[in-house]
Amino acid sequence: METPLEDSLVLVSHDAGVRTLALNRPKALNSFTGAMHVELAAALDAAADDREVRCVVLTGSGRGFCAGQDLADPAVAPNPEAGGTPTDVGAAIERYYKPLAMRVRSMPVPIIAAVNGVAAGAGANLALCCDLVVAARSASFIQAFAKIGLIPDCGGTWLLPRLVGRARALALALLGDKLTAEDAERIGLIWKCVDDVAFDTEVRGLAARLVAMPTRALVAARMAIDASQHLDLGAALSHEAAVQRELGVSHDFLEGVAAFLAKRAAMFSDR
Ligand code: T3D
Repeated sequence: METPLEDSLVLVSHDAGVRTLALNRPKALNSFTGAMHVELAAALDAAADDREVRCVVLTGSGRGFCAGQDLADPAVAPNPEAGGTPTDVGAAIERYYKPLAMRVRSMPVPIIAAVNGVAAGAGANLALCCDLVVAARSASFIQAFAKIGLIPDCGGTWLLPRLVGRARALALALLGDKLTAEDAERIGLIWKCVDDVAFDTEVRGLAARLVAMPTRALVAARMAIDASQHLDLGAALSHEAAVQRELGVSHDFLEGVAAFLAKRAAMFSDR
């Protein structure tokens, strides 16, 4: 297991096929600066390129997961002391948050958001971009944008109605209330809420399970489910056939069937 450099803005560690990336600005609840965006993008790209990586876990250092944009970062925040000098917020989204959401959504391996504490603003939606969201019971989700005069970004307007329906999406976006991890699980915003004492074990166990599974098929399932959002049934069925055609000639499919027939555990290796 590699030991991360403590002063990095993203702590990177690797163990048995699992690449863990921990946002590391705990004093500001891991809110995003431009520098942290750059480090996270590099860490995600490195994980995507490394054939040893079969699962990524994204989490936060300290008591928070991520509080979204660092509102004090002069590169993107308006400066009230200078008369509220306007900044091009759209440019920051195009430069940082759109590529971040696209990177996460197109990772060639499954990605787990291990939400250890509060996830607010773009931090909440970064978690929701991931394939499986596991949250500690003490964690929470806040669409904080309306409180500062913005709309949900980092994929929020796309993700929220798809995850929880229009009524709940609008309530979350307009009111910006804190949603407990338990309620987030209850309304289907996240996969699972687990007791704080069981959180690390649960995340490790889930990551280990994914490592042993057929990575290519898992990612193809994510892609097909996302693609189905703008397809009719016939087109979705055709898409499924096309993907199965590709997976059907993969090593993992041959191995999975052979293992089933031989009543042994499959050894998947495609990526
Ligand atoms: O470029 C652009 O601006 C566009 C991009 C937009 C994307 C976005 O994400 S917009 C939304 C930005 N995020 C927020 O509005 C959330 C702001 N934070 C909060 O509302 C609260 O901090 C929390 C509800 C997340 C947590 O509350 P609590 O009481 O647990 O902690 P706290 O005391 O508020 O925060 C602890 C420290 O973190 C504190 O610093 P201090 O006083 O100890 O020195 C606080 O200022 C700092 N912090 C928390 N969030 C941010 C932050 N510093 C900078 N930016 C933050 N977003």
